[in-house]
Amino acid sequence: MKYNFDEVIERKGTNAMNTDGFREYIFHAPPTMKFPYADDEFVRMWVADMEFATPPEVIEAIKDRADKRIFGYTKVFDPEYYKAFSGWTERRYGWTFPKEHLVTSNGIIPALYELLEYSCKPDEKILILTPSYAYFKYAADYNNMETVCSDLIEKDGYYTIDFEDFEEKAKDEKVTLCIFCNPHNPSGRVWSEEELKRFGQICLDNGLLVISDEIHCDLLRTGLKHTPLAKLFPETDRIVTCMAPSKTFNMAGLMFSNIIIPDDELRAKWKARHYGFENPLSIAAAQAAYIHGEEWLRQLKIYLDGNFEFTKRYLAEHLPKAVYMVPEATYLAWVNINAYVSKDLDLPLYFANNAGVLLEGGNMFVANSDGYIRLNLACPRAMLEEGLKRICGLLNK
Ligand code: LCS
Repeated sequence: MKYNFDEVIERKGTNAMNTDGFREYIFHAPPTMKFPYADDEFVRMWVADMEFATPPEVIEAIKDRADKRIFGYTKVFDPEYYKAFSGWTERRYGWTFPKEHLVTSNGIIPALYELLEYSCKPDEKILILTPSYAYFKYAADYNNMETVCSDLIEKDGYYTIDFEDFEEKAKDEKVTLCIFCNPHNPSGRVWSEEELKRFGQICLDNGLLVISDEIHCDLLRTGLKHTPLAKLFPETDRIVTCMAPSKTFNMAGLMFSNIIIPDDELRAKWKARHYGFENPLSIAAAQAAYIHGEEWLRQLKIYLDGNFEFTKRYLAEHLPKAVYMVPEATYLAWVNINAYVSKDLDLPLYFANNAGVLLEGGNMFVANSDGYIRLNLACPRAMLEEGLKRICGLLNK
């Protein structure tokens, strides 16, 4: 291995959400909230960024750009960026898109907020699959829209879409848009082509605009393949695709993501209303990641595969009544601990106070998630082992 994923990197003093923002994000509490653990005693397995260094090739590109010394107003003008990113999607997913369909945004979440505003009316509803990344619902809330949930079906830790229920809900005339997570956070499902076709067809048959959030699409277990939803429906302009280097290369703080909008009218609205400047360091970083990041990502995935196997063995031995399956994608483990806890327990607070572990779980995932915890495994193995030890120790008390 050329890259060292065992290295423990100090994040203190970097304004990291991960180290400094957990009171606000998880507990909606002020900085004065007290715990029996000091901040640096926590094992942090919550927000979806990694404890690994961003690839050195990306850091080098940021430094090179910094050396140019002027950071004036910047946008993606150079076609090299499109070449780098579409080359990446072509090599990895056998899919590309016309250059003019690509716009960029300071994140996928801000893009969701805007896309809903530009394409929906307040009395309309959005449809999501639950459990869900909560910001899908927040985007609807922000736009005064109702969220309709279609619960996924879980069997032994494996999630599938309840197509009958989904179709029923898609038929509601007020439901005009679906935010889809492909692959899915938090379950980690990589939807099969058959599932994607059936899902996409229901949306299109019922006139829904689909936003396919594919932010986790590079982080699949080794050997598995991602299929962009839009690849299966080349004739339609009703699927917006969101992808980003942020999760893949641990650069969420650089605030740069790709939004592919085939619908001319929606894209024109975006261009007219979106504040379209970008951070020059972020453009350089993203371009370098797509050109030079392939080998780093290959090695990262091997390390993550190892962390997932380790977790599987550890839980089987120490928490046999937990339901857990190695996910097909993401670096997030979604664990059903209903056999150990009562339904109404506030899981993040319980683990923070009693085990010194910061994690997400329960109603942080909109619906259909009571008694589940989500563990971020993108950390050095020693850190992971300590986190699992604390979690299992508490549940076995
Ligand atoms: N979409 C999904 C499905 C995500 O999981 C996340 C980050 C984002 C979008 C954020 O996109 P951004 O605005 O940064 O481009 N997920 C997180 C999570 O599950 N916990 O912390 C962050």
